[in-house]
Amino acid sequence: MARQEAGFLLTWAFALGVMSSMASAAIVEHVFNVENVSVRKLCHDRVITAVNGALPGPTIQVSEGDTLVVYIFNKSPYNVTIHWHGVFQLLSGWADGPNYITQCPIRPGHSYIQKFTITKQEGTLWWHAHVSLLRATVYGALIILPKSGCYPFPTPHKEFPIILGEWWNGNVIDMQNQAVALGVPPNNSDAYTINGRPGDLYPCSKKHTYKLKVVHGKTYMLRIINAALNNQLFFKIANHKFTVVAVDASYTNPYVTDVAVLAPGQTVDVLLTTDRTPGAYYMAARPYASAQNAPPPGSTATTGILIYDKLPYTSPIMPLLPALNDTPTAYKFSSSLTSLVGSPNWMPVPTKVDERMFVTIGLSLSSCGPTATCKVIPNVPNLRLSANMNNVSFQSPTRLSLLQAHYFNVKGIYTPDFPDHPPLKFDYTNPANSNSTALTFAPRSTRVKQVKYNATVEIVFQDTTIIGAENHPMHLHGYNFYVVGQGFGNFDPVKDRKKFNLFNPVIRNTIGVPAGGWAAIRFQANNPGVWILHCHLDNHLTMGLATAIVVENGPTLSSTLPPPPLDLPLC
Ligand SMILES: [Cu+2]
Repeated sequence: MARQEAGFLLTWAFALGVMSSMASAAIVEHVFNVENVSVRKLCHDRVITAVNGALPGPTIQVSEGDTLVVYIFNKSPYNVTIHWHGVFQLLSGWADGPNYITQCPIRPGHSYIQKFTITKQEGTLWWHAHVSLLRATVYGALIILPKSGCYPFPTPHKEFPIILGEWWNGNVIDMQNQAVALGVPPNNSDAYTINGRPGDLYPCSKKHTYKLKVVHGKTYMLRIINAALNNQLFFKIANHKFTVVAVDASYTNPYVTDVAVLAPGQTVDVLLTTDRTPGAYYMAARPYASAQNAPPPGSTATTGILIYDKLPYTSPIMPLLPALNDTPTAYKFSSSLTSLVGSPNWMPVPTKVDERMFVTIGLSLSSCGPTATCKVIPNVPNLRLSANMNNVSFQSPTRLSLLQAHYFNVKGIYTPDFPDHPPLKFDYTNPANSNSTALTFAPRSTRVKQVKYNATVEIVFQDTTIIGAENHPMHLHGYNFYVVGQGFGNFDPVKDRKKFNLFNPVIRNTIGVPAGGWAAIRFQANNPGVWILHCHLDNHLTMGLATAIVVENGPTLSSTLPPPPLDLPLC
């Protein structure tokens, strides 16, 4: 090849490289000032901790392939971490955010830069504090647009985030500290919210109700996020059906429904066509409360108003919401979703399984800990209400994060012996066992599951009726998983396995395991690091319904976790 030609080719290749990186990979920077601000809600003045003074916090929008750099300044009086819920954090596990799992907390007055590239995923995710109850007010949407600019469905006229949340009148940190001291879960919230606002049905809230103005005859995309702490929520819009097209940033076959159910942590993208009689219609959300033997949460719905244009304002029509304990409606929604085969980033279900785990999840009693002030059972000192996986109630480390301990090979922080089966086989979903004192005690420890790079892991979560059955939304960091099966009662390895959907199971990062039932997931451990697997009900995470999956490095540089950033917060 002539020198001139080679030079020309090199220049051309260089130009192409620059162009493609310009087109496909922006660096998106944001500053998060986490600070205390005064707000007035439900007729009360309150000081909350929020990002950049806003509730919800800023909506972050990126395109797939972009690198997000977030400068977090903790100007609040509390320890803080920020988790990017559902983001794979491929080889960037140091930016995942869960407290004492991948980092120590950012102390008041300190800062941390979270930098990561968002690859092989698009859709609606979100970010939230992963420390104590702070996520009650420290949260916001993360929207990942397709690099191509095209959805696998007609482009909607406009898109809106609809973030469902939960609100307390009291200081959530004080409340949590009190609850931990007593060994009980914290109080139920005082309101539910849509985009930070309780809505018309709550006192002193009408003026600030969220309003969504729409034009007749268009199709809108609502990116619904359940940012509530402890409640699954039903969501409806009066007189309207909508089409689910994605959940947890993963495309689904279009599913037409008039009700969506979201567990804390989950997202649902729906297409809404404004083809009804012009008017005003409430969108409303209130709990799906599956817990038996627990005080029921508040039943007042949070509302927003869908308002058609060119219309004198009329009083909005209210949808008929399902009853709080409507398990059939919740199950119908979650079990009807399937993934959209061949859509962007879709991959077939791995059929060869390397690691099989059967994991009971549920409530228990554990020792109170050093404070010994627990009062969960009258006349029985030093016990607290806890939650566990395979009878291990997770004890968070305090000296070092799990990821640091793993990376630097520090002993004494965790043990890699989380069991693949519960210590005892019993009739997990028999209500007669719910008061069995022989079954209720779960020791606290920091036991994790370690797997080889690229292993295919299958986990069957089995709810128990100990103390009371409940739908637990299980969330895995660092991965999406296939929900290959779910059902009620005890998992039957022969019968139920035959019914697994290995063709187009829904792909999620959070699965609500049916109350008194089971759910089976699979994922391929192709992201080295330490990834917490936990119930996304905040009170259950605090009570120990968690473990972590340690994924070893692979053989190449591109399957090896890089060293931590220099500003990683230390304990
Ligand atoms: Cu739970």
